[in-house]
Amino acid sequence: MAEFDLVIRGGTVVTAADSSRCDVGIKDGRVAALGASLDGGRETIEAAGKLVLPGGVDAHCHIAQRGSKGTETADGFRTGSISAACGGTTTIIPFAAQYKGQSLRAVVEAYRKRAEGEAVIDYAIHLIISDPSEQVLGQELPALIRDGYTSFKVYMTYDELKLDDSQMLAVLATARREGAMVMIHAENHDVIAWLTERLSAAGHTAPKFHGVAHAAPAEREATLRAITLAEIVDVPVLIVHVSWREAIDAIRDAQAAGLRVFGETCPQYLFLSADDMDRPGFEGAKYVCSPPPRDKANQDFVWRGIQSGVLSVFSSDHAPYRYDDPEGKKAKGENAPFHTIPNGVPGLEVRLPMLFSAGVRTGRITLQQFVAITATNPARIYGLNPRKGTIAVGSDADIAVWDPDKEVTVTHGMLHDAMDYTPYEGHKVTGWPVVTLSRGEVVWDGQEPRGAPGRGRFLPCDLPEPARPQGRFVSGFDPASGAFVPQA
Ligand code: DUC
Ligand code: ZN
Ligand code: ZN
Repeated sequence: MAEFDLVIRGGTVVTAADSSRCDVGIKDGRVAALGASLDGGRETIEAAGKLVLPGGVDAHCHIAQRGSKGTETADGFRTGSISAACGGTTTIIPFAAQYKGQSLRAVVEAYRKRAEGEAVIDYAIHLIISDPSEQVLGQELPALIRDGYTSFKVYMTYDELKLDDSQMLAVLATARREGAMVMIHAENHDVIAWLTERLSAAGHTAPKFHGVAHAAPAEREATLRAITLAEIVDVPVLIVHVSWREAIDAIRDAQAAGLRVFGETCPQYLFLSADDMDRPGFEGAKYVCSPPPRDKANQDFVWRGIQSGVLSVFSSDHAPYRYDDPEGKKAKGENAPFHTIPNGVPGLEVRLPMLFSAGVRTGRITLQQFVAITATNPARIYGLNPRKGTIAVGSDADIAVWDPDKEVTVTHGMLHDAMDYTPYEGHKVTGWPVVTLSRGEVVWDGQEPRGAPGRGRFLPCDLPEPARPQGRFVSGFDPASGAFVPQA
């Protein structure tokens, strides 16, 4: 009997730590050996001249989700996971979203059903908490965390989702007690609402005014406030979809002060700008997302945030609303006011190639940084490592074999999501995965998606090590125990 089910031969194996020319032996869906000239594979993939990377972990994507504006994402688990696989991603973490008044447990059970028989790659699930009642924080959430839902997102804006500061503190304290990771959407709600009202009254309703209403200082203020609230409770947090240079500064300052604050950014802040929302007619709606893409000069600051390690996670924030569809950007009609346009852009399939091309190929980031922010760090931050996010003996054989020289022009027609546009139409990239393996099984062969819907498994997450509190209270007061130790 062959020692391995599959051997990937002759490629350069890359992890967040290093690169080495070696073969990868795969057995029973896991990496069984790394070594020179492994023999005994029932099947082989010749990877000479190719990079052998951990499959991407896309830790922030919205699929099979009804958004806060009432519209349903175009992608469910089937097309979302296929599209991810075709772009080299092997784990996705979408959201089970609680709206006010809903039982969190019921929301999760309904969401799990939506995944059944659909996903082609493995998935974990974050929670969205919009109703932190005593029942939710005292019973439902702790039980769900024990069941492997160890991360959740909270919003500082959107009428249907937002928490006030006191609710935020209660949620953060619960996360600290239970060991979960909190993701925060940081924008100042009142600023956005106030500006929206005045812009509308003045007749400024075109898509580009979305970017004006979601003013950059509102992101800076909320980011600082989120970090402050987390510091008071002594709990690590991750600020999602960081778009603005001053928000990056706030995270960098917190990290420099020794706080465990993580930052995530997304392709739209590197490759889109406010100019895109100002395209003729209603076209700008295709680029409306929150926070919005900022001015072009800001893109360099986001790159620096990645280069310096201040931003340690790169996710798609895939939030797919079709352009010409009653559930999409035109849900409220063509030329609908900006604040009624569903927020979000797609990006699951292009996340890795676009970063690889503009980041690794140009020398802006190293291969190690690329692997870290797209796979290893999110796996670690959300309690999935070492099973996911790396190539090591014992890890799942979730691997993307990359042709680093393959030239591709991104068009909507070549992608596998359920969208009717891509915001990156015509974008030229170099480097694309030619094979994607999920637990040793081919799910993308470079030409066609493969792998049966339903083969993807739910991943219960461990309590993430990076979510551990640091044991320091700025005021000397530990709100959990009631102890007061005056600070020196
Ligand atoms: N927040 C997200 O995380 N995704 C899409 C829109 C939003 O506001
Ligand atoms: Zn958000
Ligand atoms: Zn999102």
